[in-house]
Amino acid sequence: MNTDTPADQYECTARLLSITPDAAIVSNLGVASYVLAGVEDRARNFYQWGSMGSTTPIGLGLALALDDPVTVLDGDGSMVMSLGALATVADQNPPNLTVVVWDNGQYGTTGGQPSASRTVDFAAVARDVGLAATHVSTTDDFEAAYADAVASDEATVVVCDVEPVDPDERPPFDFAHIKWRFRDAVAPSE
Ligand SMILES: Cc1ncc(C[n+]2csc(CCOP(=O)(O)OP(=O)(O)O)c2C)c(N)n1
Repeated sequence: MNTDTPADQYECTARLLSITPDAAIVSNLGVASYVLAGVEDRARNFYQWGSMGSTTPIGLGLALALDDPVTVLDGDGSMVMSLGALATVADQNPPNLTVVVWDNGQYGTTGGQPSASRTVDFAAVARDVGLAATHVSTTDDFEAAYADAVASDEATVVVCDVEPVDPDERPPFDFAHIKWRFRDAVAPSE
């Protein structure tokens, strides 16, 4: 049981990998990618570098192109930057897409400056454009919400309040390697 508020991003990431071990995962630049790589550096992880605001749009494209489950691990500051992408996700509504927003209330990767997330109810915005969405604040509630999201037959947003973390881990810095490793994993050549 982990009912502490806010949730533990490492533990939530470990649990989502247990629920969807074969998902293609697109992780936001910085902390979301550092945590994911720290929990498990796997070929089906597509780490973003520098491309703030692009994680959910990339995940949408992948979900439309693949039959596999696709999970986006976005950050609150980055989701504010690309808030309009939720309308496009709703419009396309790929059933294999789950968008997780880690809301640590700050731009954690660049030093912890407060983000605008305190003025934005991401789940309400997602619902307003027609998406299924939940907002959770504990690790156990995240696990349940994520399991429901991947089992549902529509694109779903799971917003999770998390404690800020300062990871030591870094994914491989070889960007071409990450790209080709990911491509070979999700779309192996005949
Ligand atoms: C267009 C753009 N603006 C700013 C940055 C610098 N930057 C990199 S990560 C980051 C913070 C991201 O915050 P958030 O999405 O909340 O994720 P967190 O770091 O808290 O996990 C910023 C401002 C960038 N890479 N691209």
